[in-house]
Amino acid sequence: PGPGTKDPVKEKIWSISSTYKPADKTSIQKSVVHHAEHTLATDRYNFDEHTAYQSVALSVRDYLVESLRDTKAHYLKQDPKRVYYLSLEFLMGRSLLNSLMNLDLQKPYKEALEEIGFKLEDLVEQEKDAALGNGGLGRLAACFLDSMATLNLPAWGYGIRYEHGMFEQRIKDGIQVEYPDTWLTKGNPWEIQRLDVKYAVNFYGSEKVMAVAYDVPIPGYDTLNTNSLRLWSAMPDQDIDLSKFNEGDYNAALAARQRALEITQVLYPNDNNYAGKELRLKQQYFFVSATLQDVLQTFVAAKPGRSWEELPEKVAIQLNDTHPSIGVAELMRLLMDNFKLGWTLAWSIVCKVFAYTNHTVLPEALEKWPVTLMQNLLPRITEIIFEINRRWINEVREVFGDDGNMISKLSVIEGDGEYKMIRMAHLAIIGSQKVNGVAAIHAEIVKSDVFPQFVEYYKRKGINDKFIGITNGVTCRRWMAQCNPALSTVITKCLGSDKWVRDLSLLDGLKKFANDDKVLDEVMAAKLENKKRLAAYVKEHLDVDVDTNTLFDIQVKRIHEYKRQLLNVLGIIHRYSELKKMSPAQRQNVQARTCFIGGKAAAGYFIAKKIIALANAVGRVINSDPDTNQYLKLVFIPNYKVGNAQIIIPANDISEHISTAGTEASGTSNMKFVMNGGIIIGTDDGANIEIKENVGEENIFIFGAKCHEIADATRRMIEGAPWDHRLVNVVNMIRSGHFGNPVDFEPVLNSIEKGRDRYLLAHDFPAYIDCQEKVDAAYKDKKSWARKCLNAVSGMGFFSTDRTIDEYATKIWNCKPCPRPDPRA
Ligand code: B1N
Repeated sequence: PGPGTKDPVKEKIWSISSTYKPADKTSIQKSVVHHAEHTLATDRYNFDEHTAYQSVALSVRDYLVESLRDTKAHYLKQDPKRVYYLSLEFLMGRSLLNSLMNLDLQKPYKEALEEIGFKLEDLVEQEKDAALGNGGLGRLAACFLDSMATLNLPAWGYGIRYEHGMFEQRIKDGIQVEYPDTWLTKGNPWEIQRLDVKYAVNFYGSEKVMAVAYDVPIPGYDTLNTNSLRLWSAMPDQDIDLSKFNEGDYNAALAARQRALEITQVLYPNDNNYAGKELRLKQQYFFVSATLQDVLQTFVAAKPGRSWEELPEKVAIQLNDTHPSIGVAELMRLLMDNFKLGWTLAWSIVCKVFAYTNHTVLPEALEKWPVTLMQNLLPRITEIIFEINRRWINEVREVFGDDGNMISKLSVIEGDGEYKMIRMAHLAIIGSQKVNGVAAIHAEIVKSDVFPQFVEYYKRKGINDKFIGITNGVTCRRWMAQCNPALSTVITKCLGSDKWVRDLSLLDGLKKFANDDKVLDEVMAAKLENKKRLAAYVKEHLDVDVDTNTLFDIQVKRIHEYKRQLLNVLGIIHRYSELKKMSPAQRQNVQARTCFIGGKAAAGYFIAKKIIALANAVGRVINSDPDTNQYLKLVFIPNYKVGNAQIIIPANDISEHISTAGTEASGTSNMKFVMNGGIIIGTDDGANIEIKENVGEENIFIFGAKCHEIADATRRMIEGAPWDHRLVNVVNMIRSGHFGNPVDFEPVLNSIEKGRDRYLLAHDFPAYIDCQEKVDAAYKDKKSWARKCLNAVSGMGFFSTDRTIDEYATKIWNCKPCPRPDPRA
């Protein structure tokens, strides 16, 4: 049926465009070859694997574009409440397999490609990761997008299209070397450039930079909805340029162009750390301003002339940490300066629109901008922040009177004179309707240790639910179905269908197979297949042989002192030392292990880089020791990223999540490892605690000081409590030159010396070693180990981001699903 207009031109267009792109084998082949020949202008009979990948991606993009367009039209008609997820990071990884699976096109594409001489598995490898993020925070944003689309929520991601994402890590002579990420050099088929969608952003009171939109389609799984991630790229403002050129001020014009282009050049490679650079603040304001202009424009365009008081009923904005928190002041500016609202009305709207997620309690990650810097770069915004604070302090006085301590603890502005700073978390809290932590323990620490004065203030105001916790999750589409077809097949067979991919709570149904020997064998066979896949990857990239019959022990995550990779390395040295002391006969009774460590250190993080150097040095020695290397190896996997995580994680027997209690807000790889049939060794920290509750304490290995014991343990260690003799021995081995020049490792050893051991490594060392011995013993009983793995998987339903997002939608956003009906039904 046509659109029913009487307009012959519209009827004509409708008659030729109303059919959807067919997805049968021949149509797919035609489309792929069409893109190779016409879009990429290559020889249609003879194209290489990369061209084939690009053509396939472009043909998949056609489906995405159709779905995106119709989803948008549906939302426009329904006018539901919309969610905007603002994040400086989206760690997306590869898109091809994800798109095919979510669009339900994997099988026809596989078959279509085989006939024209290509293997889908090979083409998938041609794609570069979209690495627009550092670690957990950025990956969480990516998992959220998948779940928001799958749950049919009218929700968009907004961020920056960095020309260069997370750097590539190579190991040269045992040391980390950084190379720029060049993910865009061969083009990006997954984005739609929107040269017509652009906004001006102002800096220094006078300099104008343009933000241009790029849309990345986000298809939901098992639904017709496709949302999008809108990424902004900076462009110089042509008008200004031209006038300067005409005035003959050539150099000034070029410099301004350069300053504009610089803004979206590169992702800051800091995880859990705040560097305080002006360019970073520019990035934040640039993307936040463009996004809010876009949000308001969409609100107005949907129903021109509607009242601004309706904004909180139509718009929810989630701040992914404080990185986009300048948005609180920017929305005030837009409402007052552009749309002429008064302060009181504007502020009441702002406070209902925003919500803020806190992701870390480490003090070095808390953002505080020097007032002088902010004033120079964003004069109007600074003025607004000071006025927000003036009014806020008045309210604080009404509650606490002249309690100077309370006022200074609650103020957005910290310090005096030259050293005045703007506390972005405080701005985010007072401008938000909800503040959430990312795991139960973390939400408690946020309330009791990080912002207790705020909790007290709101309590006195009768508000007791402003601070909440919503535990993180991961998407089981990427982190089970795509990365682990072997285990997925076993699960689907047991549960009788693949509905679990849409509803992860169904994993609970695996419990009844805990005593089914055949199923347990299949689980272990899947594990072996995945271990072989990792072994092949390690052989190809590092030319190291690993034995897949050994226990695979994996720790992959950003390198940070609080994550205690050093504890792992020292534990491995201890294990090596024990093996060396044994006779060959004794060694045969030892459970053989292969340890894998991987992760990037921020380029300027000296100690973290030294820890990488130590891990590589230890690996070099023990892997080539013929006495012990059948029983113990240590492989450092370079360039850990989403792409190789999908190979590494499914191969784990055990994985290490051993942060000092109270430091890791949640962790999300802990969830992925268990979903892929492995067992955690970890501390009582972050989401480990909830994983323990869900899988049962017999299916997880927990050790070390608990959160409430940390203060006391710290005091005892500072007072000089003696080290465990095994730790003394390990440190002596390093200092005696066993792993190369000890001068290289002195800074690392120094960081755990008495009085300096901020992360209580020495305190937890003996408990860690003892716990690893329990792991060895448990692993020996193959059947009971398999049962542990199956039982653990069956308890992981809670950790789907579908559950997480559902909680955000009901507890914070008040946003309902808006599924698109099938146009062909
Ligand atoms: O966010 C993840 C959590 O699972 C992790 O525990 C947490 O460490 C991580 C400044 C951060 N918190 N803070 C950051 C990243 C970049 C940056 O510039 C801070 N990352 C986390 C998801 O909740």
